[in-house]
Amino acid sequence: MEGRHARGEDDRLPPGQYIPRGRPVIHYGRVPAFKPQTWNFSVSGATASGRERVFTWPEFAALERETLIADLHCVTKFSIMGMEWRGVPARVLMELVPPSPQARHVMLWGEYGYSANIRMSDFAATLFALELDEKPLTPERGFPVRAVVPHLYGWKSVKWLRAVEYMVEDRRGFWEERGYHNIGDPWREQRYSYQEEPGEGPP
Ligand SMILES: Nc1nc2c(c(=O)[nH]1)N[C@H]1C(S)=C(S)[C@@H](COP(=O)(O)O)O[C@H]1N2
Ligand SMILES: [Mo]
Repeated sequence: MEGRHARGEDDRLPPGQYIPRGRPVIHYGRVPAFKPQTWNFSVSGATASGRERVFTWPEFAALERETLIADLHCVTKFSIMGMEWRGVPARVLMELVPPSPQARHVMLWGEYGYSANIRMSDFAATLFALELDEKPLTPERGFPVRAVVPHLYGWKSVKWLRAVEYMVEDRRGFWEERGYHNIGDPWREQRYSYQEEPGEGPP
């Protein structure tokens, strides 16, 4: 059943989506434990320097944060409206670890090898969220860090994020390899890989 819609939310609902009661949590597999001593965050692949940069937990937690209000559209058709995230914008990471000019794509890596590929232009709009509603993320929302790619389907918003890999050539992530659309724009209902037009996916 659909929940109550706040003013303006209907215009923000992509085709085929509905607003559920509450704010569902959804993911594949179990919630990982956070071990601050060994946790790190790596930026690798096609960096401008050719080197990988690894942040410890204190280093990552000290980076500049911004607030982003975004709607989360799960491909299973529920949309959670107006989530207030706070975290490190991709711009800050890109200044600290610039990608090579040849890098056009990014793989977001979570714990256990969950991954999602996005274009560099999507990456530029991504937030590395550490907080939801002015509180640290809960474990099931992705504590300590998750990606929020506000304009693409929810599977691209990788929880328990551990690494960013800049890529010259595109590669498919976890769900993109399992029949989901390489780009995943909810406004175009890009749900499944069979809908991909030439040029929208890796060869
Ligand atoms: N690491 C990881 N991140 C993940 C997933 C997952 O299975 N593993 N599921 C994705 C999917 S399909 C969606 S819709 C959102 C759901 O975010 P939520 O649980 O905060 O609502 O997380 C995404 N991030
Ligand atoms: Mo999803």
